[in-house]
Amino acid sequence: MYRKKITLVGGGQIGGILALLAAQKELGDIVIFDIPKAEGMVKGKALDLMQLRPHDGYDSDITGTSDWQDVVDTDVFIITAGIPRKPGMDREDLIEINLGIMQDVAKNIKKYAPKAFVIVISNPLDAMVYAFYKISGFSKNQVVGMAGALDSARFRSFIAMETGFSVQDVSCMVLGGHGDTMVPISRLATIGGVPVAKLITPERLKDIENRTRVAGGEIVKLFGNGSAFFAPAQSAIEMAESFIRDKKRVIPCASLCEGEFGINGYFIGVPTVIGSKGVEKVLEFDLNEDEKLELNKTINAVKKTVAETGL
Ligand code: A3D
Repeated sequence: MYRKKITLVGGGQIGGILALLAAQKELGDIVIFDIPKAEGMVKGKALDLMQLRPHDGYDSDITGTSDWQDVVDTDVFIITAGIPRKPGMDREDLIEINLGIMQDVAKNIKKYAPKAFVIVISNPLDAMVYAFYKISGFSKNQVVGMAGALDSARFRSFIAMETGFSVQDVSCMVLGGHGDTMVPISRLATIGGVPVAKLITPERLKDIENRTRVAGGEIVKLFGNGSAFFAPAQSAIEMAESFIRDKKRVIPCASLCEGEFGINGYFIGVPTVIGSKGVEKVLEFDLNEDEKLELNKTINAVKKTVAETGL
């Protein structure tokens, strides 16, 4: 049977966990790509994961490489190439280095696998996914950024931790850019269908929203070197799985907006349907006045970072 090919561009912290999760879900065969300096590291990770197969029982093949030829025929790329934050840094501080890396990556993906679906994780996310789109010339349904899936998972976790109820039954979304201006939509958050506003006081809900906005920074500070990788990896795997298995899941993702929510020409976190055609649809709904104001703030922040790419 034909197996999908998943290439992870960047085999660092997130890349390693992506490989493990993709293999455990048997999403396909996996290539971990990194720069020549890190070739031994990704070959070693691949071998280690191959040796985990007898325990987990998955049949995915996992290889490591720094040769772009090996990515030919890739169905899905997940890009984490770039540097992560250190304490005290904003995601925007990464732009100079990561933009240079994205230029290299986008040109090679365009050359070696021009039909692939591409999920970008590198930060600053909203600008990096925009840069990939511009440099590659890919269609808008081929390119998406992972951020809302993670930010919403964080929001869900904090709500579950606050109430003590199962995180499985918490449903909520975070829209906007992947920065401190992101917009948790508490008004529509529910636990088992019950509005969260009935279960958490407005003050505590505000605290949870604020913690969600800076949740990435909280972990960066604790680590002292590097940023979160377990939840970011799983968030991207859910997007990749929805594409590979044509699940048509509705996930907040940084998708190219062309009029939706009044946004034009930018990748911003919005509810997105992902299926075998990639980004299949952005689902719009009415925001209230406060949410509109907050979304405007986040759009302006994204525009500012995108302008810095000069693209
Ligand atoms: P890290 O462990 O440093 O891995 C990055 C890898 O990229 C390293 O192995 C590098 O060698 C590799 N790399 C560098 N240049 C290239 C290149 N040209 N081609 C291929 N590989 C290259 O970082 P990480 O895995 O912790 O984080 C990766 C990125 O994800 C960073 O930019 C983080 O800021 C970002 N991130 C985003 C989120 C979102 O929610 C959007 C969350 C967490 C981290």
